[in-house]
Amino acid sequence: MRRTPNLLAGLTALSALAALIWLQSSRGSRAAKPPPPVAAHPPTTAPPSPGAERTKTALERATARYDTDGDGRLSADEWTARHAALVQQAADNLFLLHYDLDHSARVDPAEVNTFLDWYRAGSLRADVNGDALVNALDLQAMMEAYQRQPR
Ligand SMILES: [Ca+2]
Ligand SMILES: [Ca+2]
Repeated sequence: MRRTPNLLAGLTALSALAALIWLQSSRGSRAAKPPPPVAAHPPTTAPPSPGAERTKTALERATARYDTDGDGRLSADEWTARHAALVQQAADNLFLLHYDLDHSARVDPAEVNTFLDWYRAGSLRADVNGDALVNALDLQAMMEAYQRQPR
């Protein structure tokens, strides 16, 4: 009868010791694990896509065209000139889209006459500068865009 409590106490102590050993071994095994590998960049042996090559080539050409001091970079002034050229190109493209009725890549005198008909009628087709008004400013914008066309 007196042995049972000692046996239970011994079993409890043994269980506690086993739990402590297990706990320490699991901590130890966690500490012994090597750190996770650092993610490396994927190999760069794959060739660039054709679209990426075209974009790179176009960017290099644009840089070369507007790099007036030839340092291989676009300065703020060179960038501003490039931006102004792009805005002008967009305006010229819009001019052709609206007034080059035969899609010849040029507004010719017959198309200017059609524009003048629209202008006299007050049609918004004659709103060259896009301000929702048809007035002398549109005549001026038409003449400037017409004369700016490559010969
Ligand atoms: Ca035309
Ligand atoms: Ca206008």
